Amino acid sequence: MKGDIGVIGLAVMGQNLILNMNDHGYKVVAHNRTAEKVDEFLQGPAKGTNIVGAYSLQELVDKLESPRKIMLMVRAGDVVDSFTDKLVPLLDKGDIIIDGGNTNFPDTNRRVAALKEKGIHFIGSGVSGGEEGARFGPSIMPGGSPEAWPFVKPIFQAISAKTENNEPCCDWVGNDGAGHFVKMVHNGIEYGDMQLITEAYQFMKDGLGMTHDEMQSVFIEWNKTELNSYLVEITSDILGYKDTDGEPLVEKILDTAGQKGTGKWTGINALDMGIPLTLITESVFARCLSSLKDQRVEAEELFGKKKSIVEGDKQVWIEALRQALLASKIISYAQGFMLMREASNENGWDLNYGNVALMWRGGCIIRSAFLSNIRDAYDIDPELSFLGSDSYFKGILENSTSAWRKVAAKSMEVGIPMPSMTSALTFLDGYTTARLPANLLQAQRDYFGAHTYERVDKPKGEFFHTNWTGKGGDVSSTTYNS
Ligand code: NBP
Repeated sequence: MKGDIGVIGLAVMGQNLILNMNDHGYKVVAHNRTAEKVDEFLQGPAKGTNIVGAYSLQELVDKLESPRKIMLMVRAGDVVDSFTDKLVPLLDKGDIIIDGGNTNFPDTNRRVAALKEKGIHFIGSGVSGGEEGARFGPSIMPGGSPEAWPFVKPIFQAISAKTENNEPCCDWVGNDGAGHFVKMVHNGIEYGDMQLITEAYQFMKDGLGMTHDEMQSVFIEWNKTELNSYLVEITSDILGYKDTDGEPLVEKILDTAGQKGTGKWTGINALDMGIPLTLITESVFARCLSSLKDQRVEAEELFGKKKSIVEGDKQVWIEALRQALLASKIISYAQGFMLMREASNENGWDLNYGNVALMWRGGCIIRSAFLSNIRDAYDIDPELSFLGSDSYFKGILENSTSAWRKVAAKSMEVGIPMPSMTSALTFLDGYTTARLPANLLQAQRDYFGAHTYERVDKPKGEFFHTNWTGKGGDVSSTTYNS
């Protein structure tokens, strides 16, 4: 009997996805560049299963049922192109290559188009959930050649995570690089959620002077509220974890954050598309700032920075912090969905936002109860332009604003950096202000560069230039927005 699917790449993600597929009754053919890893896998974790090995791409192709489905779980970038180039001459028209790595979506756009010309289908799929997700149920976000989806759907939906209503956290996202785009935004949101949690932790630790056991209890309590999520849950575990000397391990970890690029890509795309994705982008910058450790150590001394304690009822502050965290999280998701909406419009992807929320509901790092409410919001209004306008989320934002402002103001007063919580509040203030000072900005642009402006008392699209000094000419610059 031939294999149902081939998987190339036997590192942590590939091995665990293969074992997951095997558990669901699929026969998987496994291949890896370094052939010894095939043997190690077959004699190790895959021993006693239906998994078979292939030591060359030709062998892999020969062992698969048609149309062939070959999933790459390898390092993103050139390695995907290299395997694709080698596979194409061995495949038949209608066969399917799937890239399950963390690929930048323009690469997937390119690959889908290039392979279409050769009659090969290409799927670019985000896979989230890390090692455990891959083994027992990841969130899977596939996009690319729609003709390929019916062949891949049964396997992907079988191995994916399920919601509490047993719905698979995997559905077709859209054409071209839509799946990888949505996975990129997922990772951006992950950056935002993590940063928000760390800001709450620093406020509790440095501002309120709380112990790690106290902070752990707070996160355990928060996990019983609307903040219920995987990241809040693991934070409570981390805060309670003691090193061999009985001290909290977290305080022994160097405070420089790493990053692999998906948050940065999300920010770059937001800038490209003109979407104010402030919270996620601040979270990326916060990681950049954290990496300037030596400079920060010097600067703290240079400025003689003193830690100030936050005065007042601790329990009142903790509840205010919870509300600030929740409200900021709503803004982060609202901005992320704005970005996806713009990308969907620009690329003709016709994204289903309720489905995206459902795919993130289980299996992935940002899984949370809150995503069910997001799905409900898009079920009510699939074209919702700002998540915060949905009645459920609007209610939370309105109820939290006072506490959120107190936390933001206090953090500024005592010098605790909270870039994401404060920028989220600033975004909401800007978004809910009918008249911003951009009129003055347009005047400045026109003053120095004859960039022209529109007037509130004339129809939109009519542009004016004023000779502000009486010295310049009347010629204006061409009007366009980049
Ligand atoms: P890695 O990203 O570490 O990739 C390892 C695989 O790539 C191995 O099979 C390795 O073969 C192969 N490879 C490399 Br590296 N360079 C190669 C080359 N020049 N030619 C051929 N093969 C090459 O594995 P991973 O952590 O399992 O991740 C796989 C994909 O899934 C990545 O795109 C990753 O970003 C994504 N992802 C990872 C996670 C996670 O939690 N780790 C989560 C979600 C998505 P070799 O054995 O011969 O070196």
